[in-house]
Amino acid sequence: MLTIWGRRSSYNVQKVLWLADELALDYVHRPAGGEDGGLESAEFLALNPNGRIPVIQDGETVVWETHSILRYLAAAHGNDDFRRKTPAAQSEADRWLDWSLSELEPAFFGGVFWGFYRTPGDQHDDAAIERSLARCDRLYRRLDSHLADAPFLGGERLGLADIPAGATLYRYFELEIPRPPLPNIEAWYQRLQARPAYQRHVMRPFGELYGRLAY
Ligand SMILES: N[C@@H](CCC(=O)N[C@@H](CS)C(=O)NCC(=O)O)C(=O)O
Repeated sequence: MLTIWGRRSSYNVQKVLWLADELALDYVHRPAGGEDGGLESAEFLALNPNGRIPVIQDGETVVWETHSILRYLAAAHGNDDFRRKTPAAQSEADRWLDWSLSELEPAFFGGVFWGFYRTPGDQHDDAAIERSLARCDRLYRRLDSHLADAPFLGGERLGLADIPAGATLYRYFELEIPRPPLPNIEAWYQRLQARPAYQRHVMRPFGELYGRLAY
């Protein structure tokens, strides 16, 4: 049995739940972190000594670090759309996971979502928010150019590449922030919004996080 640990408002947990449902996996969800707490318990630290969510247990196998979990689920349970047949094809998906982790998420989730939305207004660093917004403009425009060639990041069908960057879109488009014209991303976002798994796990109200730095 697969168990997925982590509160539903965590964007990293959302990626894992979204993928699990795209793969039609049977799993138990265990809320943890945030208001649910429990990350410092001995039971949880035995799973992830970092005390962070998400974590999965798949039989005897425990995996932490979101993108390692995504790769594990795709390798262990994925179909051809999520587990590519050659190293070169797999690298096309992998690069978007790493790009999202090292470029897009620090700019959007770190700089804008954390700096603008989660940080109380009287503590805003306006210059830093402006820099993050400018960085997001550049990165989302780059993504938009890539999406001119295919409906999904990895090609004709949804794949692993779409999960991390796609998981940023709901909050990116819901926040009251300036955005450049992104016609290809908007079309991609519509395709994602049509998917029940995306609706269920990513398109979730996030007001509980407003002005909240606690977790
Ligand atoms: N590099 C880790 C980061 C994990 C992380 O920071 N998770 C956050 C939620 S997104 C967390 O555990 N926060 C504490 C909490 O929710 O209480 C990963 O990608 O899994």
